[in-house]
Amino acid sequence: MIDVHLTPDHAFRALSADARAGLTADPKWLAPKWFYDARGSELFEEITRLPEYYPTRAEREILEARAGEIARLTGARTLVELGSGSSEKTRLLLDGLRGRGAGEAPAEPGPLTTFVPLDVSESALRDAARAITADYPGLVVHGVVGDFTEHLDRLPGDAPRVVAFLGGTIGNLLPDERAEFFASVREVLEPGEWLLLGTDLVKDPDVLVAAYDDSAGVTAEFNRNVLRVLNRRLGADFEVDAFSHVAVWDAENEWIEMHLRADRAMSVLVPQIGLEIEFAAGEELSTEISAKFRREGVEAELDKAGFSPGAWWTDSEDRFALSLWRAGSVHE
Ligand code: AVJ
Repeated sequence: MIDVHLTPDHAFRALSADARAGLTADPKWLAPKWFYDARGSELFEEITRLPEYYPTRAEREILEARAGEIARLTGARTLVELGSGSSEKTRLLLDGLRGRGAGEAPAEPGPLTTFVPLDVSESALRDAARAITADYPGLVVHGVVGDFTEHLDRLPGDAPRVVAFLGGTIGNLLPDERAEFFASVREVLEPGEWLLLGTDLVKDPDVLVAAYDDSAGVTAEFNRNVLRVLNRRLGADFEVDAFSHVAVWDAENEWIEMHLRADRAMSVLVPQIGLEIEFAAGEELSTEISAKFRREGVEAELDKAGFSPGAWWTDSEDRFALSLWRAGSVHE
């Protein structure tokens, strides 16, 4: 079953509003969620296999080691995954929550009944839901096409639920947006339900920049894909190859910033929203921030949102953290 909260019409209006706001701003910006059409989702999957892009492998290592522990600590009956994409890593969690090691037959079935993947990409969601349904007989798969900053209000499934937000996608939100997001997750959960959060950690800037500027140029294609999305959906005439990929480490804010730099002066028409925009030679359009975290910072943000700490795990090289948070103060 798939609930579509982001209808094509809603998505079109949201993209139009975002494109208008971002392309008329100074400096210009576009929100990262618009990367993920079918091709963008595929390019991201390709990124996760690049030698430079360690976060996916680091998080998988933690999930492999901790899925059983997560099951024991939470007793989850429902797993909600926000920004689920291909749901590849989710299988490790599903295996743990259903009381079996990867590939093993369940020794004792876990209490998990329902999986709720939520993603903006309908194509990625349908593929993932189909594959999980086939491989996990008896599991109710209730997909939601939606935006995790907007459509959290009606998450289906029996309590206790675990809301998983993996991959470090939380880093795409600005600090204020993050606070709002954590508060809205807390609001939909009852005391005693859980948030499982993946955060990439602050580390050597060379390692970080390489992860966002790979030598095969896949991230550059992923970045430019947002212009293809505007061309197709808003009838824009961006000359995609006239924009260069830029990834920089902002040491003060502790985030990676991705930009598209206009190689020369250009004017671009966006007919569907009646816009003509000018780019100066060398002008940069900001397309994504990917914040990196420290344990103290994550703890402070989650405490402020009304969660208490459940667990903090890192990979063997301390590059990435997976943390578990219980909705409610320690007394609730
Ligand atoms: C999918 C948001 C976790 O920020 O690392 C990968 C997206 N951007 N390479 C990230 C991304 C450039 C990714 N997230």
